Amino acid sequence: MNNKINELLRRVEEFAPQSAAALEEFRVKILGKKGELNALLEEFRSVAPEHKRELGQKINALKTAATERINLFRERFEAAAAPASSAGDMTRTGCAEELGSRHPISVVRNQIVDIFARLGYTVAEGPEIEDDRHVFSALNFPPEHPARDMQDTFFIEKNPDILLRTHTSSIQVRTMERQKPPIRVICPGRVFRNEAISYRAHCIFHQVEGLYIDKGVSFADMKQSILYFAKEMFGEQAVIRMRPSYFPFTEPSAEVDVSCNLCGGKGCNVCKGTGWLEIMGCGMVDPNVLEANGIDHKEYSGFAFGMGVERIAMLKYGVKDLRLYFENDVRFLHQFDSAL
Ligand code: 2U9
Repeated sequence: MNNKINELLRRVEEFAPQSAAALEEFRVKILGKKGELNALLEEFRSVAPEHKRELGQKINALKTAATERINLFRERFEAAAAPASSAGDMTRTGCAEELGSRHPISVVRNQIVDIFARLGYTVAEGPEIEDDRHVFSALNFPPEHPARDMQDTFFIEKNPDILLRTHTSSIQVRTMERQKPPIRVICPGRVFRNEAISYRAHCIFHQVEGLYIDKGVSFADMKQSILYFAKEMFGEQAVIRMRPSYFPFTEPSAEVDVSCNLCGGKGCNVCKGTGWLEIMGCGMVDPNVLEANGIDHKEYSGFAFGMGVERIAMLKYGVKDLRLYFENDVRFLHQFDSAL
């Protein structure tokens, strides 16, 4: 009996079927009801008690070896067959992949940038983590200005010289460090302000700012450029008005309103009955800012403007709550990307 067990074990170990059918045939022959293993067990009954322990262990080991070898080849044949069978099933129900869409803030930011690119502006970008010079000092912010306070700006605790930019004007400062006039740049980016979150304010938002410096640049140039922008963005019927304002970095400064595109200027609840919607701030670059950045204010002049992308997108699409831009609900996001 010992020889029979050894012989069967050798056949199991050398077994290498070429097909699933040969494997199944072998399985039935060895492990089947009327197979060779059961025949051995039958014979085992009449083995003398003193040999039962040793032979019993050998039969068990043989059964394990045969089962493992058969399973090994079964897995190989199944793996080889799987790709062909799934790719070949042309009757499977189709399931379309859902496409994403561009975020409305990206859509509007790209529109703003494209409009100014048509006027010859090139895009400039810069770091979100900045220092005092690029965000405040080089932009004529006096030391006691409230924006320098922790109430309004996020500072790095260990070093108050390092902060999160509160406007993208720091990009224009960095451009002036690198480049002599003429300068004509458009600067999109994320900015950070220490504000409570509500339907009309967020501690993170997006700006696009522009800067144009050359010989003989005038307020009239600025007005015409902004009117062109308003018509491209809100439609040919759009008109603008400017109201005097104040910023540390521009003098004179103005707030720009566009005629309300919902009521055509008659007055409605969106424009709060005024017929006008505020879209941006602008002004002639303050001579102090030109000088602080190494540009002779007697030779050169320039204008700058800045706008919040969320605000432009709200006015364009009638979005009433700024927080929707940050929640990333696809039912909201899918409504804006005209590419889809
Ligand atoms: C340099 C010189 C001048 C950028 C400007 C504004 C006016 C402005 C606000 C609009 C709404 C920011 O998003 S907002 O809160 N911006 O009103 N920004 S002029 O002036 C510059 C920038 C850089 C060197």
